[in-house]
Amino acid sequence: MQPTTSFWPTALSAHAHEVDLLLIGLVGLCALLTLPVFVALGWFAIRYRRGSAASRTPRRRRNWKLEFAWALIPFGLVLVFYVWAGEAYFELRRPPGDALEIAVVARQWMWKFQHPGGQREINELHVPVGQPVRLSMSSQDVIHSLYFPALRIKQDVLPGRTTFQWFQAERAGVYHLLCAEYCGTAHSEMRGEIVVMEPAAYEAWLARQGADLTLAERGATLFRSYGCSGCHEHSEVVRAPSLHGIYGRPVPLASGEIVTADDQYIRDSILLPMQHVVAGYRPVMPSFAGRIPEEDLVQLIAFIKSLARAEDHRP
Ligand code: HEC
Ligand SMILES: [Cu+2]
Repeated sequence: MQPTTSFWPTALSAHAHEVDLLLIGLVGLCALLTLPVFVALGWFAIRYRRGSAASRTPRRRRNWKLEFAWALIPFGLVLVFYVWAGEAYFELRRPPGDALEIAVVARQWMWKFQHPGGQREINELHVPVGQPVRLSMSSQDVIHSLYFPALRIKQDVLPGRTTFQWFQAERAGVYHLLCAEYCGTAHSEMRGEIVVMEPAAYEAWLARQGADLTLAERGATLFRSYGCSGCHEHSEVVRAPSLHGIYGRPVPLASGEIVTADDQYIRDSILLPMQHVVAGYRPVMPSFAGRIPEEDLVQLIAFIKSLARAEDHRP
């Protein structure tokens, strides 16, 4: 593993290289733009020092061309960085569709990761080389921030909300992961390692973990034990919407709004059912806020999402 104190951390992804280039470019540009100012400052200080013979009569005519040039050329140069950085930022918000999705739950003071196959780990994240990985993250208590210096990515992890980040590591190795948001006494210990492995080694690692149930399968069990299925699966007493195929679909609400059933919507539907009531149904679903631990919630959401997928694959 690379020591934390090395001058320039390894860049592990195309994005990381781009961030480095941006940083170096921006520092270079700032130097280029401020250097003439300091040179002129020094030169004027010497030339017009008290008692020097230099002429102090102001010049009558202004040099418009020069003034426009020194305003517009730096402006144009800075705009290049605006567009470049903006593009890199948008790229960061758009994970590729085939990304491997890993659920992250933060709590004081540890990072928990769950792979789609149900493999779980704490303060260690194993991922394959050359494959896009999307992290869907939430916090069980306070605000944390998951930071991967070698990938140059960092994203806040919030209670009651799902945030995402994605990356594609290009080189195998072991690198740091850290919490970058002060979150209490042991914040500085809320750190771990990301282990980037060759795809075959990753598969072997997954197999060694011997998870008996996938994330969605665990969610299916919880769906029964929390009593969701009592209403949502062929109930005679309560009329509740079927959750099959809802993920990613538009949902008409009683308020007349139409929202997309994304991760956040499903989470809110469970914790704050009164916030979005589905059109045509009575708001009888109880709130599960404070009754479902964050990890169970992640599994329930994975289960509901898997219902969507099963539907999609039907011919
Ligand atoms: C008492 C019956 C009942 C129980 C128990 C219940 N629900 Fe619901 N649920 C409903 C009803 C009725 C609606 C539609 C009205 C609304 O949106 O509040 C709904 C809506 C939803 C929606 C939004 C559906 C859509 O089509 O957009 C989701 C997701 C959901 N429930 C998940 C769950 C989960 C997960 C559980 C278990 C933790 C659960 N529900 C437990 C009755 C129930
Ligand atoms: Cu933290």
